[in-house]
Amino acid sequence: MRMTFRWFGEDNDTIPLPHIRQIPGTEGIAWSLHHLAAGEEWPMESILEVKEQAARAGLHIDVVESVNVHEDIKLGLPSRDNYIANYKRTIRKLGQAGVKVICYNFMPIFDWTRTELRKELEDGATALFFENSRIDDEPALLVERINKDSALTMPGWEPERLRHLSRLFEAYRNVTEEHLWHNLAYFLREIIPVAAESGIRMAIHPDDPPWSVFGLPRIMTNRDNLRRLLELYDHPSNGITLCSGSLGANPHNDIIAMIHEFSDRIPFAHIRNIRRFGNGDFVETSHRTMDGSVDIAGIVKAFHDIGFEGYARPDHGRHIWDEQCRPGYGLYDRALGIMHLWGLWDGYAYVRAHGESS
Ligand code: DNO
Repeated sequence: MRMTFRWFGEDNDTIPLPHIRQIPGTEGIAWSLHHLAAGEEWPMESILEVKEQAARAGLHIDVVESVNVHEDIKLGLPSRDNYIANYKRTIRKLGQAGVKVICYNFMPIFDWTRTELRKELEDGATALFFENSRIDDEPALLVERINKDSALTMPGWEPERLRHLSRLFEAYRNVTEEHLWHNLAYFLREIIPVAAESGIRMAIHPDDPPWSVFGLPRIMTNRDNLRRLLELYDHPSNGITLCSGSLGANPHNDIIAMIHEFSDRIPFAHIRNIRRFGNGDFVETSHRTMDGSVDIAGIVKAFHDIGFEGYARPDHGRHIWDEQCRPGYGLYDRALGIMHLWGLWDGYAYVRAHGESS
């Protein structure tokens, strides 16, 4: 397991790169060019600038999260070919810069969805919260409320990205899950050969939460659908970001079984916990196994058992110790998360080396 840490760039993040380097066992950043809109071709100079910044702090840039997919590609509009051509050029440049994994998602309009950014927990920390009934709210109202809560919003919810909300909803009105599958297959047929040539593994992120929100189709939701995705283009460069917190919101998702089944197609793992309330609501918790409903110890064991050599990162953290940070993306709780993951990992390695009774 090769540990990375998500970083939003010098102008967008509260955390200096040298601090990331000091988290034990952390070797690289999961990064993006956040100032570019989905569909734009990434300039080589900007890619190399991030590479240099990271290298100065002793970190690598092997994992990009994300190169966002333009809505016209998800919608299957004729204009998609132009955006796909840009996407391919970006893949090639990232390959030249030494990138190994590109995380992306195929969620219509929204990326991950929460209804509250700072829900108070029993210990006084705050965390991101998803309340199912509020998803019936008018989407525009939710976006406004979420973005009012914090100057730094959730990734994927940037006001400029969601500015054309009603037009986008209109465009998706007759788009079914099967249309989305079809458009994803078209996209993969175009980009996977380019990724393969560039030494890059594409890693699709599951939908978060893994069910339809606001009536929009969502397809990266469970084991059968992940299997279908891998079969759409059967090549190691067509892979998955195995995100325990996203898939774990649905109690029927057996994440440990997925790690075993898809073991050679998981270039990137997001490992985090949530507590489910049984009615679809969930709150993000510390990474510790007993703090939430997701079996983090079992998940790390499954990764250890398959000899996982891919990249991982802790996922969202709570906001603790009065840290002022991007929602879910502070330093302290994610660093604690990494230590929980390494603690488990080292424990399993010890048992493997010395046997359970030593
Ligand atoms: C949330 C993240 C997602 C993820 C994208 C990948 O914090 O896990 O925003 O980066 O869905 O494209």
